[in-house]
Amino acid sequence: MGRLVVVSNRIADPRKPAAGGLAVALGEVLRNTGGLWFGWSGAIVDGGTPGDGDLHLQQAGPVTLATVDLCREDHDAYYAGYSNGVLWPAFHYRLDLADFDGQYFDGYRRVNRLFARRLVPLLRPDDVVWVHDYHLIPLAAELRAAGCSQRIGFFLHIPMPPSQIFAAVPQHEWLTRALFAYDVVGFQSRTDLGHFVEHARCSAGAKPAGEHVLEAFGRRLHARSFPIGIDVDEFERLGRGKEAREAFLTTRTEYARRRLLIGVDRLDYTKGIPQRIRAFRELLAHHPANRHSATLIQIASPSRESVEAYAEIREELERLCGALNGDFGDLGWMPVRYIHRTVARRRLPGLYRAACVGVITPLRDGMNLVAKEYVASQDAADPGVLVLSRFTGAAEQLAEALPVNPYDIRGTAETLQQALAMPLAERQARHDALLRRIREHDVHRWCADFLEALDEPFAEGLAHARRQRRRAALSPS
Ligand code: GDG
Repeated sequence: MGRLVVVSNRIADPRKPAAGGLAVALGEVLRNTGGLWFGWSGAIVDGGTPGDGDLHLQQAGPVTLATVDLCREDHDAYYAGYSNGVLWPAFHYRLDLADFDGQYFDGYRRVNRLFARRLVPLLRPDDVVWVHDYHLIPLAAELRAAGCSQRIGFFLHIPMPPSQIFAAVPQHEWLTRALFAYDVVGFQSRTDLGHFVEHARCSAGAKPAGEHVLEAFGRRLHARSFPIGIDVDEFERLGRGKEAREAFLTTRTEYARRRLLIGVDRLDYTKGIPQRIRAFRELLAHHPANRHSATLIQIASPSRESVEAYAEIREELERLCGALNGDFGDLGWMPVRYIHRTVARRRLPGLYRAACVGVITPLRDGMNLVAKEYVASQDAADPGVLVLSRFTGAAEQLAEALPVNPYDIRGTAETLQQALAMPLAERQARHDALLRRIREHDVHRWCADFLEALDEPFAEGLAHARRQRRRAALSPS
């Protein structure tokens, strides 16, 4: 069986517990195949040469971690500029926030070419390569240009916008052609897949060539949706841990006389956090019984602070939370607790469990894993209610959540009220159905489904190796 090579902008050491579900799942597959994980080291070298960067190799058990440094100019153009200043807003339908500066695109190409140059000597003929996310769309084209004929797949973690929006990105034709250098391209939802298929047909004349197969630029591409999940078992384990239990008990005790609502996000303009604060304000205004009772804990972990739009959303949130607490709060009650810090992952399940409503209101989101983490953390005997924006990929799967349109502030406030008032039997029935679906479509299934589409014999070999290891672990030595 060949080896799995994962390529993503940032890598995570799969041995570290803080790594999260995706790293745990990919780490497990990498350990099975003795794989390689390749990406940016996180180091920014001042005064370095554009298009150049040192390679670092580190062994983590059977997994090789390979990282490349970037010079300041490359980082600013590739990461802050094109990836997060053009593709991130445009793919989240926010053309108003995109900065189509041509130099960003040059840096994006330069870094993808650098990554390909550093990766090629590490590749073996029977490797299977899995590239992740919008930072690296042209990587397969660069690898192909360098003579690589391995199977290469790509997964887009963020939404795929409708053709008319994508067409506003000046390089959309080039990006579409670049995607056809892959063997498999995966999307989070059927909606995203539909957008891509339509765009490939309209702008590149792609023709259907079988189930899930498109043909264009003389290549065949397997395009499908693979909704990502969480590692439910790992999250439940975290929930039983000391730190999660402590977080739960402290929060429950502190808010014993209150009803908690919770939001957990990277501080990003796509997550609809200002809309959430406004909806909560509307709830307090129109349902006064919630005053002195309901409290919204909003954790907004710092993110991409070098990008201008992120500084603006931070200011807006501080203003909104300050005004809400000033207008409604009193000495014994602060309606919103806004925490602009990263909370330790081990504590998160305890916080989710202490809240009777999980409020997830993105204006657009590829999937949204917080929604799934919230459900997995609940006490099945007395579960909280998930309020979920219909503009997340998760909404396609999680029909038993209460759907909201985050632009409709009044409507969202009414749904929050419905969640707070939901009887136990209904909460249990919804939670039961949600948890079953989340468990069925967990991150391991996502991984296995994608790899099966990318290379069936490889995926079969992987499943066989896993079965043998399990058998060996169970048999008495
Ligand atoms: C992208 C796509 C897609 C958040 N705050 C803290 C913290 N988090 C963790 C959550 C969760 C993760 O970050 C966020 O995942 P999301 O899926 O909600 O969103 P993105 O970061 O935007 O992820 C998204 C995802 O990729 C996967 O494909 O679902 O649509 O945008 O795990 O728990 N973790 C800790 N402290 C925090 O304060 N430790």
